Amino acid sequence: MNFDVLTLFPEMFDALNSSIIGRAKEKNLININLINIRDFSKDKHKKVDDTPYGGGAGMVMKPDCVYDAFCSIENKDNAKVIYMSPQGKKLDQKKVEELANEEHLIILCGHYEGIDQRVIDKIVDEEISIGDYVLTGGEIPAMVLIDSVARYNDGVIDRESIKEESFANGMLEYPQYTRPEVFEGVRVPEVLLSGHHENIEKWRREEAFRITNLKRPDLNKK
Ligand code: 4GX
Repeated sequence: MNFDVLTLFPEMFDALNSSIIGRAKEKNLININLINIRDFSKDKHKKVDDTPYGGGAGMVMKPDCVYDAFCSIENKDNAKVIYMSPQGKKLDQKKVEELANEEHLIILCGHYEGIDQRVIDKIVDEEISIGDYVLTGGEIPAMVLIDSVARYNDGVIDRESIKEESFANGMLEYPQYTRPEVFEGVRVPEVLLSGHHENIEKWRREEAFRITNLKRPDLNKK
């Protein structure tokens, strides 16, 4: 799967070179191409933003730089273009699954007070928010989106079926334990040491249900 990211801060995406996503990139299971919008400034000072028409605080990203950066992307006829914004549809696991069926995502990250509306209207297919809070830019939301979507690509995570996990089945996960058997005087639940796989499955199902009811009763209602 291919991700193109349009951003003023490509170095922020170094965070995706570690751990599972880093390994997925090395194995070419996913490809993340970072496009620095500043490279498309025509200004001698590499200016990419300007004051808002109508006045007010802050700066707005110029439409021409964003558009030229977008146009530099090759083979984008079948790509879906996403703008990370608090005004977008809230990201959830269902939306993640839907996006994972795409072969090519282009993600636009705004900074400052956002991007000139004309280029958003021209190139964006879908606006997505990662939650109702305000960040300084769309880069961290883009990384949240890439991380959650990349996991669905074959070979990225080593798990029998990603569809069986938390949220995919509408439930939280059961608690996990590892060695030692006794930690600070607290024993691992006895059933997990029994080797009785049916009992273990049953215990885990019940715990998942209990914990979902306790912590996120809204999920079990769904
Ligand atoms: N989920 N941000 C976008 C620029 C901006 C400002 C105003 C539109 C209007 C966010 C989020 C988020 C911060 C990204 C502001 N865009 N993105 N940026 N929450 O807070 O996705």
